Amino acid sequence: MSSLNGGLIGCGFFADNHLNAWRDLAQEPGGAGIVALCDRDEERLAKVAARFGIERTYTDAKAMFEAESLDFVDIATTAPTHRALVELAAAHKVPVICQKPMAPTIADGRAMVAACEAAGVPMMVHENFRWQKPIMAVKDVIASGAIGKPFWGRVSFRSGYDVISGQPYLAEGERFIIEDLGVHVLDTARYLFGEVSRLTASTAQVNPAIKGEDVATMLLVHANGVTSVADCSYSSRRARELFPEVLIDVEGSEGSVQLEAGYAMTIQSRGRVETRDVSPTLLAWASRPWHGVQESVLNIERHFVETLRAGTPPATSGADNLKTFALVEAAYLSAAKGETVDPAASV
Ligand code: NAD
Ligand code: 89V
Repeated sequence: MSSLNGGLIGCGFFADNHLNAWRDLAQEPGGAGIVALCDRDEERLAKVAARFGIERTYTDAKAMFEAESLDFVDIATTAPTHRALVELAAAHKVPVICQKPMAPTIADGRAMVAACEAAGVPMMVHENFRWQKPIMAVKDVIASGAIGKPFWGRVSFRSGYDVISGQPYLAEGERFIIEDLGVHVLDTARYLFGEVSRLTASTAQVNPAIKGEDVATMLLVHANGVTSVADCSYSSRRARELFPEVLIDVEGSEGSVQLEAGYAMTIQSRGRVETRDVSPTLLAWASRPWHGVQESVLNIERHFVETLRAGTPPATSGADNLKTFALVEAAYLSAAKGETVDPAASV
């Protein structure tokens, strides 16, 4: 089976992770690699192309689609450019994987999904947190029935890490943590506990040097009766800095499971207690503390390729990710109004 040939647009802060993972996948049978690169910043483009030995480069995405015969495109630019680039890919009938957050507005997100549907090309959102090994381990415990029927949960990301230094654009938006990081936390809550019928949120801005909120607490009532708390902060000064770990707590009718600091997962199942080390793999190109996120990039890209080959919808398809987007919108609306919101009615 020959490798699929992709193009990547956006050679910024996070793109090396995409490219390292694609390089790993190019070595796998039935894998995929990147044969063309695009960035409108010529200097950055040249540096990344040299680092990864990619010869065909473009400063204009349209020129890349016209010149190349691509099996897929990986969009690693920031959200304001996603809609135009996804629509361009759809116009050229090229399947897309596009970074989170999907778009600045849910109307843009819907237009992106509609464009890909009309063109008959698959679209996946690079929503990678549910592809982190520790988070998948919690999902497996729930699915195994070991804790019975879940009734309560918490998905928590609390850090004082200076994320702005690597991603300065995050300081500039009216929206910050729910849109950028909360989207992962909310998607993880959907992944573990199912769709949400009511959401109540409160937010705060602690860091005066940014425009948007950097703390958010969200109470979710899921359609199946589970209640969960999804919380995130980039202003937490704690004794142990955990960036970028997600802590999870789930209680069920027959037991409980906790994903604790240092990737320790403790399960209480019908009276028996067990602790497992569910640390992410430190890939050859990865570096701590990012290694769990980096491994999830490899996992999500591999899933995208598998679904392209199988002709099946990816787990975080554009259509699926609109449901997570609706939770982001509901959280901002709830925080602004001080009211509980039905995510389906909030968009
Ligand atoms: P960045 O600003 O560092 O890089 C973006 C690059 O895209 C820049 O080099 C810019 O010149 C280029 N670009 C923008 N528009 C373009 C266009 N129309 N054509 C060609 N090139 C264009 O951004 P980043 O920090 O790498 O983030 C990129 C995306 O990845 C964001 O959406 C961010 O939220 C996401 N991200 C995701 C994770 C994760 O874990 N999933 C982690 C970090 C960042
Ligand atoms: O940008 C992001 O998606 C963040 C993080 C920096 C933690 O990867 O998830």
